[in-house]
Amino acid sequence: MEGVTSKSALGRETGKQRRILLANPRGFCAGVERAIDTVERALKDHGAPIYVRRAIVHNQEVVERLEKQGAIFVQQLDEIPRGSIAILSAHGSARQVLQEARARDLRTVDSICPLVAKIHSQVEGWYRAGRHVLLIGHQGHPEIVGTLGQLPSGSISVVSSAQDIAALDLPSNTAIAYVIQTTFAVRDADSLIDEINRRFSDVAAPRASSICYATANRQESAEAIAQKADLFLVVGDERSSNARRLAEVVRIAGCKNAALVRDERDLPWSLIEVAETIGLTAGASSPESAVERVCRSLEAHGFAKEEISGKVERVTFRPVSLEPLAQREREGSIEDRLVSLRKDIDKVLEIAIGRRSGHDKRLADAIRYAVVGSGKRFRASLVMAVSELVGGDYSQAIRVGAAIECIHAQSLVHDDLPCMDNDDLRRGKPTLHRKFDEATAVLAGDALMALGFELLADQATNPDADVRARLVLSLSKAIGQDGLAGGQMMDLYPPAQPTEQFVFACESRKTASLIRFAVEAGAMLGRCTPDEMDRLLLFAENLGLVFQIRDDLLDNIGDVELVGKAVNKDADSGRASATVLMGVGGATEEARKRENACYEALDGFGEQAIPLMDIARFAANRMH
Ligand code: GRG
Repeated sequence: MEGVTSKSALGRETGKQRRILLANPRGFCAGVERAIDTVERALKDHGAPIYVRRAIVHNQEVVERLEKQGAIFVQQLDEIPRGSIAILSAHGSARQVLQEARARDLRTVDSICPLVAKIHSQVEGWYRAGRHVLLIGHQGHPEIVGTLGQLPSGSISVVSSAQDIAALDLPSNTAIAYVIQTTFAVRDADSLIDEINRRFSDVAAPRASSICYATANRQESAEAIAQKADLFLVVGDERSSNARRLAEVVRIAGCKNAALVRDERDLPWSLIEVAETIGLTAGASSPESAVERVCRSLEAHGFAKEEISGKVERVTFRPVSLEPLAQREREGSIEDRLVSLRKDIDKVLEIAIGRRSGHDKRLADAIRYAVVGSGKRFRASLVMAVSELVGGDYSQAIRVGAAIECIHAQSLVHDDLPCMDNDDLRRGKPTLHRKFDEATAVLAGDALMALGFELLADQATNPDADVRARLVLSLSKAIGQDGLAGGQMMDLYPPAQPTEQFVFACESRKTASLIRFAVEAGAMLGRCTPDEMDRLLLFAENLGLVFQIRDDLLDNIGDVELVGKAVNKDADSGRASATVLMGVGGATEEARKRENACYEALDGFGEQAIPLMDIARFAANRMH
């Protein structure tokens, strides 16, 4: 309580009322309120813990209040357990962060301020229009990092001074566009824009300044008081760019003594002691409760509050939708969805196989043994997810899924035969030729293949004969010489020194072909543009390899109980697998790269592609 006596005495000595001039507007902006509300609603609706990447807004009091409610703040996404809810900060995040969140199976909600989101879309627009973007802002600030992360590196230059603009290694006729950090000082931005216009001949600018309304209003209202105040207090966090700007702005506007204070604990009593009039404002992320505590401390020492009227802010933003979180909870995990899908697929298969008696019973039983009631239904789930993405019909997609499962089961039955892999265990039970006999296994395989084509060609699968013909044609190609059969030949008869290129070509045919067909078939059931089809096929190609590389890895790291088939076979049998050639580390790395390529291929589809992303994540991390 140092200096208390003299502070109170000063008021008495001069005989004047010591005043606090409170700037208006001050404190929380609409973007900050929206971001805090996002975390609070997520906590209320989904329970703790809710993870937040970085400070949701730059204010420690806000962070601590949310922590008490169950929020956990982290610096990096890898600190968040898989499957958890992760909220991204109001400052906006680089695209890579969103991709990483998907890759980590995080249920992500982006609380980016809509005004920052607008800057993201503006820079993308300028970039597409062939312009080099100048971002007027403070290097290293999270908003700048997030904006830089919207475009390929080198497409944006950050400038914060006339020297930065002069030093740009760009010819003066370069097509330029500029945007401004939302929290930049208005006057500084104006002089930098003049500098840009002097330096470049072809400059495009956003129609309205991208400095946000709250920054501009808070700077204006503080400036208006600056000259009347002996001391200006700005309530704000050291990390808050807009709060720091406010302190700078009032100094420039004529109040030499300006201090940034978190709250009453930081009050500069030696300056307060000699002040008669104190200006007071708060940054856009500072809670009013901190301002009130500062006022109470000053009032206790003879100051009286005076609200200075200013612009009335009516900006509100629509709350961030938490619907994707609720949707994921309704749908359950991918494992749950695979279980429920299995029931529907089995119904179609049971009807298609039918009940047989007499001589025909053994074959029907063998077919049923191979295809009904087991298997992950990975390929069928792909058909379903793609079909849903393109607006296909569920009952048609189920039939296509069942058809693919027949073909897949056939390939497993034949693959397990003594003339091929000679396996005793499949899907956790004896292989078909062990349970029945080799001839029955060959014939059950043949019949399964026929059944697969029959299901596709049946009118119930799609009323359009052209679609059915394309399904049949595409499947024929996927499993023939250039597909499964050709890939299996490469696997059985590898060269003496197989290369990585050879292994991936083999795995692409042997495994990825059917996965690619599943994606293509799903897309055929609905509508998609040629570009969307290309992206889906790129996704499928990478997914097929992720799936097979994981299969190779499971041979090394898998547990026979979980995998349901023999493990540790590849190295002993001299098979040219990804793990044998690249080691567990190399194969894991390759699978990660391919997994990321899956997410990238789906980038343009938005949230509707989440089920497909789940499938890619499952393929990369599965233990069976
Ligand atoms: C179909 C014309 C035609 C020929 C078949 C035998 C053969 C030629 C090809 C073998 C293809 C094969 C078995 C590739 C391995 C694919 C793979 C990783 C299978 C494991 O698939 P999962 O894990 O199995 O989806 P589940 O049991 O879950 O369905």
